[in-house]
Amino acid sequence: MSAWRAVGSGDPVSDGIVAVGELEPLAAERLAGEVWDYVAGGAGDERTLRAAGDAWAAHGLSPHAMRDVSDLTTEVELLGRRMAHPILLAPTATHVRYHPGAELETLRGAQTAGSLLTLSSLGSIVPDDLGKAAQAIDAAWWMQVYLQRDRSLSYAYLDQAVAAGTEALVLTVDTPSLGARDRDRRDSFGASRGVAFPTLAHLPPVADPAPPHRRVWNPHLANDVSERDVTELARRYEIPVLVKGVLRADDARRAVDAGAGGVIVSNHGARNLDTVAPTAAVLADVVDAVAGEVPVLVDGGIRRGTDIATALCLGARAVLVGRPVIWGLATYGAAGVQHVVEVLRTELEMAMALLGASRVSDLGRDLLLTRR
Ligand code: FNR
Ligand code: LAC
Repeated sequence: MSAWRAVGSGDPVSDGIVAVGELEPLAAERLAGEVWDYVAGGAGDERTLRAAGDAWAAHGLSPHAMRDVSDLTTEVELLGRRMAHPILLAPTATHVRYHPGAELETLRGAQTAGSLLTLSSLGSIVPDDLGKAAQAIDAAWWMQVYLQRDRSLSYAYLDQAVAAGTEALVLTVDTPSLGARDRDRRDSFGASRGVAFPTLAHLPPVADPAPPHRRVWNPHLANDVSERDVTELARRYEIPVLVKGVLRADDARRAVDAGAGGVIVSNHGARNLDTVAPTAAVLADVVDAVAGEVPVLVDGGIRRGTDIATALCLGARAVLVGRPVIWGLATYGAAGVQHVVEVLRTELEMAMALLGASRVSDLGRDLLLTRR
């Protein structure tokens, strides 16, 4: 831990980091090549990855002038919790690769910025340890779920997460297989390089008779997840189950009808199915299908306050941020994570003021050129 040093002065504010994108090249420089490839990469030819950011801008903002915005707040209510702003941390695997303090470091940054960490079930620490740390600093967190083919193995760590205080479960349903990640395959990145997943440490090894270049299934991911799992998790744990990885109206309905407490529109950071639509293009369809029954959240290419404003205009209740959080963690630790959220929050406040919106509830489709 003591060997780790932040970049620059150690303080992203005094180092003049004004936009989250400025952290990307700094993180690229300091992470090992194969780790950077894993973080930055997408599936296939990375066409969806490249499209993500522009898809938010494609909606085009149409602001109201002459609106009194002197009393502006980004406050939102999310599953019974009041939050100062709607910016959450998306689950991302193995934070120890980015900082020796791992998810405990990320948690501190998230808490200071009034955000919420989603712990990946492929995280570097077990839910019990995260829960203890969260309790000590009064931080809220959610537990992401990759189910195992033998569900009883998953319930073992979910029991622990729920006992440790997670306020919700985030069931990822878009990953029966990982995508064709050329970078990782070239780097032979993965379990073969000794990546450990403490949450899943008790799992028996799954034999895969296929030679490595012909492997499709990942031993840590079930390939039979369905809405029955949504119902079962909601019944078993009695906390909201958000279904992450929905891109279609009909799937959103299936999730809600099965008992989902929320829907997360996500294409997994363009890491799974290349050429799939950017989330900015499908969010409105999902929002309409869910019809306000549960909150709809979204992630993918959120890099600016205007991206968040656009997502909220389309009907999202909150957004999740993936890669930028890792950039912040890898460069400045907790201070970097905090800075990423604070920069985005500040930009959201500016965007709302400039759109003539004093409240998140004032953000609607009439403020978008595409959806009037
Ligand atoms: C992810 N993502 C992810 N999702 C999930 O449900 N469980 C996980 O363990 C991971 N792991 C993971 C690792 C890394 C390095 C990345 C970049 C992403 C997907 C993540 O939750 C989110 O959907 C996207 O990252 C959002 O897109 P942006 O913000 O990275 O563009
Ligand atoms: C990823 C998996 C772990 O996207 O969710 O790398």
